[in-house]
Amino acid sequence: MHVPYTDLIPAPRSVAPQQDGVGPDFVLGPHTTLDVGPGTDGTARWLRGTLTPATGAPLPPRGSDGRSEARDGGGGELVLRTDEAVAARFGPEGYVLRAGNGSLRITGGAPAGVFLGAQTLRQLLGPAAYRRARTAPGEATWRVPPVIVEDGPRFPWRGYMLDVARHFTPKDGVLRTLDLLAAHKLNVLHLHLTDDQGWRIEIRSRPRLTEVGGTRARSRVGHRGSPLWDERAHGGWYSQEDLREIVAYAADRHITVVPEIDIPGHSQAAIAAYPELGNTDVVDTSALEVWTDWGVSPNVLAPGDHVLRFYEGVLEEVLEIFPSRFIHLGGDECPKDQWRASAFARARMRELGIPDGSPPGPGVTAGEAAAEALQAWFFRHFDRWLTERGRRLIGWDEILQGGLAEGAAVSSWRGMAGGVAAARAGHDVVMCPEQELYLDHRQDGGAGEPVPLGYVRTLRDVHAYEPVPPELAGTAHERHVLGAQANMWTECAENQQRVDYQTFPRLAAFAEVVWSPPLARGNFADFERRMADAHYARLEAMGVAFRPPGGPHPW
Ligand code: TNX
Repeated sequence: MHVPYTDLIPAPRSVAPQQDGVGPDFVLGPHTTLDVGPGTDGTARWLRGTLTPATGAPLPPRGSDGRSEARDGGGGELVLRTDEAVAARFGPEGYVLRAGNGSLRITGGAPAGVFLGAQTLRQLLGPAAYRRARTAPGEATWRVPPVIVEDGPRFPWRGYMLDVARHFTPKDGVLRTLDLLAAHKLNVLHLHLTDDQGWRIEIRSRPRLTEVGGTRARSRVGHRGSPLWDERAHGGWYSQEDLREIVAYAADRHITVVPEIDIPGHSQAAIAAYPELGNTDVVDTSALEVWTDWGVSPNVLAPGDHVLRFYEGVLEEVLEIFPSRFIHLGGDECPKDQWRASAFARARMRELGIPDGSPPGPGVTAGEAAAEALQAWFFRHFDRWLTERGRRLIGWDEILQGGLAEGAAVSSWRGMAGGVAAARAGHDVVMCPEQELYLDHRQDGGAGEPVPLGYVRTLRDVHAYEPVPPELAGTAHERHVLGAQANMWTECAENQQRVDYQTFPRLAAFAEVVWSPPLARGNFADFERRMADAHYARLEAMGVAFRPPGGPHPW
């Protein structure tokens, strides 16, 4: 007989059949009651909103129909609790799930742990529990054998980044993404909201950011030479109401949405909307349009006070929408040619006491060093500005150039070295090396991949990834590794189907990397077995267009 608790993904810390009193299975049925302990009403709402349509079990509150005791044949109890002792052992996101004697109890370290335990319950009920309506009429098909799961995450930052700037994901797609993250026990959605190719967040005080920056006239889809490379316009943005809904929907799933406003590079869409943001003494920014090519635009923000004030205004609105402690300000790939050519920028360097001829580092010319220091000036300013407001800055690892701002955390994407350096200097880091965790990169070396770009990162490679590099393992700095993040850039993924294809099944392997203890993660063969026995079927039930294990479709 199939034993569902051996198919959990991500693998829990421990899972075992109940030792004694191997009573009847827990059966979720029309008479199952829900006992909602303090702080667990969010999960109760989620269970009713999700499991009820799939299973038909209405989950009335305990006592509401006069039957509270466990009974055979679908009358058991589902009990939700929080408990300090669980928090002490497994953290606030930890939980203990205990099925036996016809009932099932989830005890979380905190409300988040109860919710994550409910994700495990859904896996235990079988793939059909992931559908949105009942496909098999009848009772008592939803069973969990007597089992104890004890579980908690390895890392507090278990992230997925979605680039909605290169190709826009409509709001419903973002909500669906949040459901998929929750199903994999991931807890951070990093939204890459702005780039050269588009500005996707409504800023009420600066309406042109979306009116102009939200649309590009042409859109190269796919990769150069692909049949999809074409000339259609592309656009879209989220209203502030949309984003508040996304944030609230995420919070219901104990997921934090980290917004990214990319500065000072990757900013051509903003400059096209407000030309005064650019280096107007070296380029006629009034002639710029939203960038229609891939790659990095040379048009970057001018290092001016007016630019700082502009972005403060933007960030004030961002902070009102996003309660996230971390606010991502980009900082990646900022070409500095315009600054070196700009009299205005050079004057700013002098004013700040950044000499044009400051001592260069290895392989860095004096002019480059000064330009890097200018970039650091942006980040020092916003580090202070965010700290004053109780928030923290996070940026890509280029923000290490010219000296890392005091309170800043780092997303280490150009390998792990930036993350190691930042952690050693006492800064928090999130590991997302492109060589390992970029989901836009192909997942097989064969010719059949729809977008044959980037490093080859197979499902096995992602599963084998280790977020704590040897340089930090066992040192006092290890604790600065908050976790890791899988990044989905969308230059070549123009719709949900393609995003799904690149993201899954690799995100399932990634979930195990950040959630499971390395030992429980086990070998890849066991992961593959769990995928084959249950997880592909769960993804299918959720309507995910994953890459099939046998190789890509011909489309
Ligand atoms: C590098 S990662 C970028 C992105 C691209 C990505 C493509 C990072 C901070 N910058 O702008 O989309 O490569 O893989």
